[in-house]
Amino acid sequence: MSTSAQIGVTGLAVMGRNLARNFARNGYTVAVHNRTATRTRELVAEFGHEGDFVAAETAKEFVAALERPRRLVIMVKAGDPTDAVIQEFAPLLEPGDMIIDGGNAHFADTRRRERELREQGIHFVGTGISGGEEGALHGPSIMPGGSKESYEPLGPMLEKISAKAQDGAPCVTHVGPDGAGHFVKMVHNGIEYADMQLIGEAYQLLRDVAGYSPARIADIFRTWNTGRLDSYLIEITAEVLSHVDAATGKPFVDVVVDQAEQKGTGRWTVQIALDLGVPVSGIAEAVFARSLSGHAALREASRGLAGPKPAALDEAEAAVFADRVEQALYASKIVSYTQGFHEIAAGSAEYGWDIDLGAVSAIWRGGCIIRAAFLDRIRAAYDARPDLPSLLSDETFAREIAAAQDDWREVLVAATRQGVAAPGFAAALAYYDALRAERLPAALTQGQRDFFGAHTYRRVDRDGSFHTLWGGDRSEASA
Ligand code: NBP
Repeated sequence: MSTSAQIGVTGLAVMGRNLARNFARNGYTVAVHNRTATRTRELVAEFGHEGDFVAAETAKEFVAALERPRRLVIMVKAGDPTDAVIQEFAPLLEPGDMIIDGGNAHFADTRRRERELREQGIHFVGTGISGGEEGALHGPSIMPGGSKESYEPLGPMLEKISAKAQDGAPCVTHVGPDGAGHFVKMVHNGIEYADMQLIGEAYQLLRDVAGYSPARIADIFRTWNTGRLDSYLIEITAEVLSHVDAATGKPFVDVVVDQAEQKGTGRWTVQIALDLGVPVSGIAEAVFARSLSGHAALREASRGLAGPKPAALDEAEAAVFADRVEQALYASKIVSYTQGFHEIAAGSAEYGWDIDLGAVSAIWRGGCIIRAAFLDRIRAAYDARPDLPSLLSDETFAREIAAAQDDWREVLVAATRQGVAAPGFAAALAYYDALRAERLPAALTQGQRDFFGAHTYRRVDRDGSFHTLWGGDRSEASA
C-alpha cells in the first residue's frame, strides 16, 4: 500500500464517517479504518465517489497508508474504547506522528493520554468537535488542544474542513496545550445546556403565563431570531414548536415525553466548576432541571401539591409579558455565558493553558450548537480587554442588563405568582444580584463557622485571622 493519505480516520460511526467525508470533499486523501471492517467497506461503497479514500482493514495497513508526520484521527466512543484504540495504534507510530482524538473525552483523560504519548514522542491532540452529524460533514466548530508544534501540520487541514463564521473566519483555533481543547468543548456543552434550559423556560412561561399556543410561541421565537437572540438554538426551537405530529394532529411538543437526559459533558462542566470553585449556577440548574424531569415517580407523587390559583392575562398583558420574557432570556443568557467563560478562565489558570477567551468565542460563531450572533459581541468584549474580569464588566453588556433588569425581575415575579418553575432565570438573576451586592451574608457564615468550629474569620478593618470566645466574655483574639 502506498503512503498517500494525508490524514486517517479510525472509528467510522456517524461522526467519524462524516468527518472522513468532509476531509475527502476538501481534496485530502483520507485513510479510513474501523474495528468492524464492514463499516469501512460501506463508507467507500456509498461515498467513494466524493473523494480519495484509502480503505484499510487492519491497523497496520491503516498506519502504512499515512504520509509522515502521520495524522491519525480517532472518532470512537469516549472512555475505554479510546484507550483501546490508542494502545492498538501507538506502537505502530513513530516520533513526530500525531493522534487526534475527536471524541467527547474528559479533559483529565486527555491530559493523561497526552503525557503518556509525549514520552514516546507522539503528539496527542485532544480535539473538541461540535456540530453533531451535520457539522462533521459540512463544517464543525473545532477545538484542538495538544502541543503548538502539532498544530502547524494539522491546523491548516482543520481550518479547511471547519465551519466558517459570517466574516469567513474558520471556526478553529489552537485552544491551548494538552486537555485545553476538550475542556473548552466541555464548557461549550455546559453553556448549551443552559441555553436550552433558558429557552425551555421562556417557552413554558409564554405557554402557562401568557397562555399562547406552541404555534404562536414558534412565531415569537422566529421574531426573536431576527434580533439580538439570533442563534441556531432559537431557530430550531421555532421549528420544533411549529411541528405538528402527523399521527394525532397535536403539536409535536405535546406528544413527546417531558423527560430529558443529562449526559457526560453537561454534568462534567458542573463537577469541574465545583472543583475549581467557579459558580456556574445557571449551568448547574440546567443539569438539575433535566435530572428533575427524569424523576417520573417523584413527579407523579408530587403532582397534587398545592400551587397558586392561575390568573389569565388578557391579550395586551400577554403581549407585554412576551416582550419581558425576551429581556429575561437575553439577560439570563449573558449570565450563563459569563459563568461559562469564568470556568474556562479558571481552568486556563489552573492548568497553565493561556486560553484566549476572545478566540474561543470566535470559533463558536459557526458550526457548533451554540452558534449565535451574540458571540461576535463577546469576542469584541475580550478583544477590547483580554483581562476582562467578567462579561458583566463589559460596558455594552452591563448597559443591556441594566435595560433588561426590571423586566427580568417582573418575569420572575409572574413566574413565582403563577407557580411556573424558572430555575435558570432565577439562578441567573440571583448570580447577578449577588455579584453586584455591597455586602453578602458570607460575613454571617464566617461568624457561624467561628462559633461552632473556631474556624476564625477575617475582618474588614484589620489584617489577620481572628477568633471570638463565643461562650464566655466574647472577647476577640488573633489567631
Ligand atoms: P459512537 O460514540 O457511537 O462510537 C462508535 C464507534 O466506536 C464505532 O466506530 C465503534 O466500532 C467504535 N468502537 C467502540 Br464502541 N469500541 C471500540 C473499541 N474497543 N475499539 C475500536 N473501536 C471501538 O460514535 P459517534 O456517535 O460517531 O461518536 C464518536 C465520538 O464523537 C464519540 O466520542 C462522541 O462522544 C463524539 N461526538 C459525537 C457527536 C454526535 O453528535 N454523535 C458530536 C460530537 C462528538 P464498531 O463499528 O466496530 O463497533
